[in-house]
Amino acid sequence: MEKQKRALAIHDISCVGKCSLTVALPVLSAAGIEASALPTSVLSTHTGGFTGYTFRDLTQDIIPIANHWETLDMDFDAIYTGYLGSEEQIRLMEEVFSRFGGGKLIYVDPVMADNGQLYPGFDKSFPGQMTRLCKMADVILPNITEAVLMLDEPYVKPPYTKEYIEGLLARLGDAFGGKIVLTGVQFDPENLGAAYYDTVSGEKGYAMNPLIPGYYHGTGDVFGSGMLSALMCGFPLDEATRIAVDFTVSAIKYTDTEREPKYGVRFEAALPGLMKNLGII
Ligand code: PXL
Repeated sequence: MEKQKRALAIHDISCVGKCSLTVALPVLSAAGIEASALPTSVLSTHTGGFTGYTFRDLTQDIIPIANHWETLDMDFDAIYTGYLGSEEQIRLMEEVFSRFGGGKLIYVDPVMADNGQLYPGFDKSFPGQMTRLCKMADVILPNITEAVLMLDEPYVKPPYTKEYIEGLLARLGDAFGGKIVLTGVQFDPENLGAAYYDTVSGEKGYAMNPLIPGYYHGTGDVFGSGMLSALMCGFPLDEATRIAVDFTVSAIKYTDTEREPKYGVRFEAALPGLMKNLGII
């Protein structure tokens, strides 16, 4: 039997409102990947749309956890970072990458902003720190807002021209190298999707789908976890992007419209479709 792949997912636990670890772990598991977790913080809910949430910072636990893993000779086929609660945590990720990341897939989602705005709790210096982490990654997946913040460019609202998106991809490629997957790409009001660019092969392209109106929370993590699953299952960048976009759209379509979108999308119902596309079932 083929050796099972193992990913380390480093995100917060938002106890209510599906996102970050409560999405990454089940998606990776459905893809047949062993999912280890390094929780960066515990929040009663995520920060997008809820008020009064609690926030337990786990920064002090990161190095002791890593120290213990070293005594176990732990190794991971991929390290996936998402929501990091502070600049100090970004610095610690650099250490985790150097201790466990040698030769492995380093996959960084620079979770910090959307729709032209930083998420609550992050200040203006955060994108500069995230830029350093993204430079260490093999694959990054910013949305448009995160991309322009890291490039120190003004935010532009959709729809975009092809020239704008290809220019953005080229500037991201110059700044970060590796593989870039840009989400929130929209050329017209009817369609939404992602663009990919491999700075080594030069391959680029799009995976677009008809837009579903509304703002659905946690879809960045659904997309990111689906994308990593596909890459770890051996799919090339273009197919992995298509699989991740389809998984995200399917999760949104299954979502109960009576329930407020801040509770997250019904990705659970979309898992069988993802597993089919990954060739698992
Ligand atoms: O899905 C991104 C995310 C993850 N974790 C927390 C968040 C957000 C986005 O708002 O608040 C705590």
